[in-house]
Amino acid sequence: MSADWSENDRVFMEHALLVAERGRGKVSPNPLVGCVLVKDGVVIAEGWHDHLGGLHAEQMAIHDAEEKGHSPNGSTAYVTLEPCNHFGRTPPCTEALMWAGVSEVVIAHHDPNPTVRGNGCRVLEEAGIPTRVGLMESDAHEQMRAFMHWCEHRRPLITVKLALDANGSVDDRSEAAQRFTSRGCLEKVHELRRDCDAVLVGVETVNRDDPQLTVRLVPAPRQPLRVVIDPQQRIHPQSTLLHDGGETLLMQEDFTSLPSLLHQLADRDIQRVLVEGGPATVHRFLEAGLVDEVFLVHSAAVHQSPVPSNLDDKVLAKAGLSIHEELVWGEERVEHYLKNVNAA
Ligand code: AOF
Ligand code: ZN
Repeated sequence: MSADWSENDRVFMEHALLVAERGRGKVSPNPLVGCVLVKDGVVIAEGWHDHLGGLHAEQMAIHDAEEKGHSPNGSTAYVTLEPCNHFGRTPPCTEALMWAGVSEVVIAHHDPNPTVRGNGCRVLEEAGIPTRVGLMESDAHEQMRAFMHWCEHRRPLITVKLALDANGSVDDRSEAAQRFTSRGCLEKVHELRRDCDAVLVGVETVNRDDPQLTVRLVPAPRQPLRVVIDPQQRIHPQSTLLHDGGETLLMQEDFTSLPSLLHQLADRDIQRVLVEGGPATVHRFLEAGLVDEVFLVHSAAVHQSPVPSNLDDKVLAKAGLSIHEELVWGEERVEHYLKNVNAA
């Protein structure tokens, strides 16, 4: 192992991180992984984990080299995750790399999966293939963060999205439920849903808005699981969620058992949950210290009969969150908060 990275090393790992993105939305509960094979300073092949059950990145890169008429023998593999050494949905990548005659493996991040954890590197080293680990590690961690979090905590990453009017209200009681943010913003929300395994709301939101909670405005390879917290079974029997053919999970737990609810979701391979309201649900997650990330959407609309969110910097700071960046979604300004590292 070594921490001496050349500029070329970085360029190749950046390339591997880039191709890993091609699996976004299709690989969960596996992580996004990318791999490039480099020979004489030139990328001869690329591969990525494209979908669950599909080839792992390293194996796809080896195929790609062969298809392009290049021998992977003697190449350096740049891979964003430590190669696996187990028979899962596919045979071990370590063996594929050995058979291909790869001469060195450069890795961004160790695999926290207990069946891999360090074994991939050990097996490669024992076979005489040197490994270097840690190049662009934080970028890889960011790209695979839901997977990393799930491996480490056995519960999903919790992302909250809440839209507020100019005065911090989440709803206008003077009108029938309607959207008060722009179409551009809604597309961003659908992108966010696409990147989550589940969308969670309280029963109040279902009964007031009758939402679909699906990904419709952007292409989606699959739909998130809908989760409704409904301790007293008050969901309206005609709710769209119950009749549109999609999967909906009604959780009868009350909020005192949020951690157990999240463990149940983790057991169903749910790695990232988008909490879409309403405010009571959001506050319960915040009070339990279970929120990892918040998108606060600020609209210029003004509600006539407001429903206060009671959410501000101070409440978020108390829950261990601080501002990370400001974004623009359509016509709305969005504050993106992240859990402080030491509060994780
Ligand atoms: C790699 N390369 O591209 C990926 C890896 O059951 P499987 O076969 O789908 O394996 C899933 C595990 O393999 C996953 O939890 C993670 O530890 C690792 N993912 N490993 O060498 C890849 N996607
Ligand atoms: Zn593998």
